Amino acid sequence: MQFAISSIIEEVKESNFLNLSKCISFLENQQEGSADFVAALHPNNIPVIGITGPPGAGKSTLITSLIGQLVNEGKKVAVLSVDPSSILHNGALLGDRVRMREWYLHPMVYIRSLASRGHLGGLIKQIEWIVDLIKSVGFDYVILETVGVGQSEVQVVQVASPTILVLVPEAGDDIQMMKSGLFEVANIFVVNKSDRPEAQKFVNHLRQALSERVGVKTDIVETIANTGFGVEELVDVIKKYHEH
Ligand SMILES: Nc1nc2c(ncn2[C@@H]2O[C@H](COP(=O)(O)OP(=O)(O)O)[C@@H](O)[C@H]2O)c(=O)[nH]1
Ligand SMILES: [Mg+2]
Repeated sequence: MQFAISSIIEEVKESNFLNLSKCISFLENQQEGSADFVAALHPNNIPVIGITGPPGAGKSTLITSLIGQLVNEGKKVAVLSVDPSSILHNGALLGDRVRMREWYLHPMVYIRSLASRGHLGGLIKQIEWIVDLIKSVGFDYVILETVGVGQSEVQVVQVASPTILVLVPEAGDDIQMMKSGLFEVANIFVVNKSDRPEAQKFVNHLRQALSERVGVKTDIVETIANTGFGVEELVDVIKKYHEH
């Protein structure tokens, strides 16, 4: 199959994502010519926002609010969702679809799920390719969502810059997160569900833990994803990160 990048760029301008989708499938399946095709691209320097964290932390809800904020600013946004748990529990994917539904048909938004076939580690190259494609066709932001549960998910978010780790003010899962490599690679920490009474205590605890990371400055942003609280601040922090 042959793709002309110039015509995909023209189509994306008109919010026609059909050939972009076909081209993503071509790269996802590593069809012959994929590597050469990507090597000839000219990716723009736009933020690739990696969003990870335990299941249920509110990543999809946060992304929905984030899209709203960026679209309000007139930005064109692509969302790549790499969530292996969506395949194990179809309900999760369904829930995300319902939540993001308002954006599925919006002309400034392109949303695409990538199948992980239960083996994320093998998908890293394709994700890098697809991100390069999206960076080349006129989007202002890329959002890359994955569930932070294992080493291969750590690799996925390392394609991104900045990487955002979404935590909630409950012990269990978050202590696991701190032990995982994600705690080391995250650039921005979001404490979501900060409407919960124990939120402030958790933020203090996190700030303490992060102050021990020498030479790394990390922002902590408190959000309530389903009301949009804190999302404007998060976008500011993302922009500052990208400028540096
Ligand atoms: N109280 C509260 N609930 C939230 C918040 N953000 C998300 N939720 C809820 O938490 C659940 C899981 O959210 P979801 O976005 O699917 O999490 P994901 O698995 O990380 O993508 C949903 O029922 C959301 O409505 C928040 O800030 N506060
Ligand atoms: Mg989700």
